[in-house]
Amino acid sequence: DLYPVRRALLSVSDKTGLVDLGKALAARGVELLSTGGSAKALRDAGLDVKDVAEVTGFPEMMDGRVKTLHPKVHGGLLALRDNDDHVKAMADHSILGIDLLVVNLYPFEAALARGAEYDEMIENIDIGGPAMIRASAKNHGFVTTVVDVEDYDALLEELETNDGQTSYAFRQKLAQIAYARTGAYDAAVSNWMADALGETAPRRRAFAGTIKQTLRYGENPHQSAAFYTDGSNRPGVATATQHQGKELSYNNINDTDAAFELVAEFDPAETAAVAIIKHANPCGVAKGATLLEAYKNAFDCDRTSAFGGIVALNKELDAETAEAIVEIFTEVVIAPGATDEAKAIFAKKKNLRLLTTDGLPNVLEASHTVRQVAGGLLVQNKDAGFVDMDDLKVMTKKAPTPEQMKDLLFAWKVAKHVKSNAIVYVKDQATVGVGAGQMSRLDSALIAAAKSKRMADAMGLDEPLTIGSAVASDAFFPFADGLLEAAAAGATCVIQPGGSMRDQEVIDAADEAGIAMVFTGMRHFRH
Ligand code: 93A
Repeated sequence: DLYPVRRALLSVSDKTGLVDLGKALAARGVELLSTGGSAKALRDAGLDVKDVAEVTGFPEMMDGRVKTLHPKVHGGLLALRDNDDHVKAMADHSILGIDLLVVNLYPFEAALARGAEYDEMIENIDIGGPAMIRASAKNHGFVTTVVDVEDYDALLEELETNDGQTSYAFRQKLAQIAYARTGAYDAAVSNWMADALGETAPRRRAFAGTIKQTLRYGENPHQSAAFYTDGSNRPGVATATQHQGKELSYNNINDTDAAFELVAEFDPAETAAVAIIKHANPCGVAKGATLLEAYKNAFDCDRTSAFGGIVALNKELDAETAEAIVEIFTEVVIAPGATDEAKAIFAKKKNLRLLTTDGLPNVLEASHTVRQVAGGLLVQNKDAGFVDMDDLKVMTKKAPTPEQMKDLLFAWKVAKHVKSNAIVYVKDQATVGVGAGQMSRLDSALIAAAKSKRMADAMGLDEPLTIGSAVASDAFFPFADGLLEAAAAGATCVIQPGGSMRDQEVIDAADEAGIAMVFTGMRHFRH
């Protein structure tokens, strides 16, 4: 299964390592073919190179759009060397076999990342490169395909080990890597166009990303994992700059995303806001006149769980907030910027990771969530659902006061980011109890109230903060019991989607308890 490499075609955008590779190949007696810029780089280094234009008899034309798209090239890559017809065709048409293809593509993803204009993006769509890669990878019975600078060393090692030949296993492995590259490349092109067109239908999207980082492990140490960027360049954990601290783990990334998406619900032009996340659920969220106030109020919701948590801010991290954050152990802080003073304060905490971004994720943007299920992918538009005061319907005899209304809307925004069944108690624009991820809504209500009570005891308060609170439920109360539990915990107003068969029972219970209740007509499941 060994096959010799006698002729190589090198056509690369990223010229890193090209000259060294060319020299090593030439030293093995491999004949070098190459395209414009790559040929020049090799020739400048004193290597003997044949231009593809000389092979095809056609000049590179149309600004390089057509350089390798020719039967002399594709025949050389695709011909089966052990097939008499193919060999005869090669002879008849003076096609020489190409045994090694080294290509890396026009840097489409990099152009996307720097926000290039439409026309420039178009010019960065590589056509000839992927065509050659796909041809060469198909013919891996004979041809070796290298698409990544990182694999040059492995190639040279393989040639060294096998006396100028490559093994079938090696070529097959590289072919698989090659198709991963062309697949991801076309997905990036399609998704860029989808974004330009405002195409949001999940069934029209392609799925692939560019690897950003190989993670040490996944959710658990026995799971391996990697982190990809989706090419959209949206502000968020995937595009953030890390200033200090250890490498992020899989769980850190997941939690940091949850924290940042949540805090992005609050417009920094209107208010400061802080979210503290533990295991992808908020253990405290608050607005404040300052970030410091917001942080303190978020922290007070559940000081116990905040330990080792992830903190997201909706504004530039300032020194006073940084001082408050470093008082306890925190895993990650993410914010749209940080002052130098704040950075200096964090610098004393070596393990604390600080991430900054160019802005907040756009919570109303129609991007996607993707989840793998056995044998498939589940794709949906992100939950960009939104209600404001005008969408709410008062269902009870009592209507919420303007103050209660503000807390209800705040609780509703938070509930969207809590795993179902979600029950969120809020007072004065801060969560005071969060119940998450329970299989029964009643249990979520009970847990949130019990935690709030424990917190009040620990803080030496006279009564739990749920007394006089607003409460949100991410989906309707199927029975009155959950609502009655919230009332027992001291909630005085409720926001929930409505739509249960037993809505009337729940409304009656609210009236009886003297509670004001509004329906949103929209739910926020998060499973
Ligand atoms: O514009 S292309 O799609 N047309 C082609 O025929 C073609 N052949 C190779 N781009 C083409 N390439 C790409 O040119 C390669 O994939 C590589 O990225 C680049 C190398 O060009 P140069 O050697 O001139 O720097």
